[in-house]
Amino acid sequence: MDPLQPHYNVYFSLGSNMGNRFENLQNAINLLFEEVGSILKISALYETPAVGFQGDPFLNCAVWLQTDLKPSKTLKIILEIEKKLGRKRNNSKNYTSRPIDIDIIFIDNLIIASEKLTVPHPEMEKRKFVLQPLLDLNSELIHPLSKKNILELLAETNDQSVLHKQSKWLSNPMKDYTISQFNYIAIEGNIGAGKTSLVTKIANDFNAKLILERFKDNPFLPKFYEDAARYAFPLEMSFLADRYQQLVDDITQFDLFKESVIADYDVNKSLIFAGITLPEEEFALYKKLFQVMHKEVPKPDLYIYLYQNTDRLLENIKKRGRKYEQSIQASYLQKLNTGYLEFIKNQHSENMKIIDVSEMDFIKNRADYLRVLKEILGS
Ligand code: PH2
Ligand code: MG
Ligand code: MG
Repeated sequence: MDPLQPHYNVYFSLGSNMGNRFENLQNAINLLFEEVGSILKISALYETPAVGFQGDPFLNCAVWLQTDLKPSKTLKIILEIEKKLGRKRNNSKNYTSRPIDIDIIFIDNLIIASEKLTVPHPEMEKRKFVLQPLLDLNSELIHPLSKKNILELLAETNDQSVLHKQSKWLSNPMKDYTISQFNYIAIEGNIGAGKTSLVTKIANDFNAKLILERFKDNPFLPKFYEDAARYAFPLEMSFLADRYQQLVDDITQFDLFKESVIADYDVNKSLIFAGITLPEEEFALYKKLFQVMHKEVPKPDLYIYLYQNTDRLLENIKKRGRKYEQSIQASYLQKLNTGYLEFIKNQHSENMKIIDVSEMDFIKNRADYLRVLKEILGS
């Protein structure tokens, strides 16, 4: 799992043999995206005879998804999705026809045997309607218990049923969310606005190149929070030097690959902060240097400012618990916010957007995350 943002790869098997089967599967996929995580791949669609009971034929497919949710939470949500889509569960032990069934087959290479959830799915080896779609998704998957790959499981299964591959494909709801129209996105915001978390999540979801500020390496930062007057100038100078170097090196290099780059800061941040922390004469000197360096730095083609109110900024700062930040005052955050808004206003630029996140929690709440994404991407 990614150290910056833990996430699970979950492989689902979906089936429907009641009502409008195609629509049921598509609705299930849309809800999985809205409520669980980003969908990396959807298999082809197969018509399959009901296995293990007498019933109408199924449409089956498999879905590969990435989520930050714990397996127990994912299970809870898929049961709710099944219910929303008209699934009725009775107490009978026998299988019955259903508008939708969503089963977890694999979660990374985890082995789970709890009361509610067994992963890998205990019946998967006996089901071609699971194995074939799974093979479409990722032929390299290995069953964590038997250590066999899907092709081996398919060759060995006793399931004799014949699968009919359909010409119609399910669609990935992620298609409405693309960042490829931007080469370089900068997400800005006050201290504690959630820039780094958001940028990391977006980079994960869209396979973008991630540029994160290396603030931890700045030896002047803890000193500055103790004695601002003494350390403001070297602090601002070293931030400027670091940001300049990182952006010039990294972004010009990435350009070659034509992938989107997303950063949790923009170089003008230096000017905004220096305008607040430096006395007038020092700021005048700083600005001269800034202007020279600024010319060399690639400019983002999309600039986002995450507006967060001061109370919640302070709350976030407290929560993340960086020792040297705990002395930050509300008045300092307010000045920074004003500095950002002034800067943005003076740019008269069409590729800048302010997103008010003060009523949202885009880390804990996926609906909020998708809302922010929509605003960022302008869809
Ligand atoms: N699901 C079952 C039992 N039998 N047969 C097919 N063809 N497809 C299914 O999804 C399926 C089944 C239990 O969930
Ligand atoms: Mg099932
Ligand atoms: Mg089930």
